[in-house]
Amino acid sequence: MAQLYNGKWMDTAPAAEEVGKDGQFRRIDSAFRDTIGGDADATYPAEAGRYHLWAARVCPWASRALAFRVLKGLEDVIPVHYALPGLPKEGWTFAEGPDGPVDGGYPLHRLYTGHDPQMTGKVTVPVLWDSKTGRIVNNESSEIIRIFNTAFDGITGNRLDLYPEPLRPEIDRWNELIYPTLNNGVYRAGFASSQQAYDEAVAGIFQTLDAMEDHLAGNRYLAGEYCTEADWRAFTTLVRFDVAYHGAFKCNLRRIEDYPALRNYLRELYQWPGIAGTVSFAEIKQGYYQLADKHGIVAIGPELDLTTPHDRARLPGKGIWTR
Ligand SMILES: N[C@@H](CCC(=O)N[C@@H](CS)C(=O)NCC(=O)O)C(=O)O
Repeated sequence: MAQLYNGKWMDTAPAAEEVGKDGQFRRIDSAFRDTIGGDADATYPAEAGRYHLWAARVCPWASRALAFRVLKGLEDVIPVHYALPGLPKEGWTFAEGPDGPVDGGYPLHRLYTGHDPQMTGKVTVPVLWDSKTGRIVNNESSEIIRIFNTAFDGITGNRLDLYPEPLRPEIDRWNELIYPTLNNGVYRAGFASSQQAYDEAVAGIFQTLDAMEDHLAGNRYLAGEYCTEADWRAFTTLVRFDVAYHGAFKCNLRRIEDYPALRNYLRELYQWPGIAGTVSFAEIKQGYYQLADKHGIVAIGPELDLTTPHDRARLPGKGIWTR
């Protein structure tokens, strides 16, 4: 996988740290971890139109941020740029750069070297970028969604809270299970380079899906009656599962469609106002099969319709918490 070395884009072997001796895939920590403050004297004060989200529809991490942008009513506050589909040699590439359309496309690594001309490291989406200073505020999706959850409330008046104080222990507990075994577990399965690493990853994936199924058979959402961050972090993996991870990443013990509660839970989240617009099955399939198949051939199936009715309204639910 390619990355920046001292500010230069190098299209080389996988970053050494990403492949362990045991054939396990290890995700490298994100580099930019700043935040946006509600006060005018914050390093990055909340302002409409100032911070842009650079995303790719194929990417589950970027899609968390895309979902929160919709859930928190930030469409007019945070402009978004979508990467062109495909895997160009220069990494994530956009039709436009910060100053408008660019002939041949604008590679995201330029945004990173705009922040740090000597940058060494991976160039990933999502990126929350400050158009005023040209600096990257944050490129870690779990933090970008927390920023979206609160930082712009003074501008939008939106009081929905996807990480409410009383539910935090429950949310954290699910996140701590779902991140390593499911969100990242599918990558550990798909990128494993030893049988043992693959076997361990897929065992973890299906244990977690089984635990979620048990819980969701009697609970509307992961944290109980309220729909929270934990649900949306699970959603971006679940919605890719049957169309991409099941085939391209060999996670094929069961499909989400085979789980009676999970399949309807996934439908309820997919049908949430605005969310279907953040999902492109065509881009997801193309992206993962290009990663997984040396010829980039996209598999035909499965047939999947997430717009059909779900049965979740029979369980007590209060929607999203309001502050
Ligand atoms: N921990 C990061 C991970 C982001 C990430 O790995 N994004 C992938 C796309 S799905 C990427 O940009 N990969 C490019 C690369 O690894 O070079 C987050 O959650 O924001």
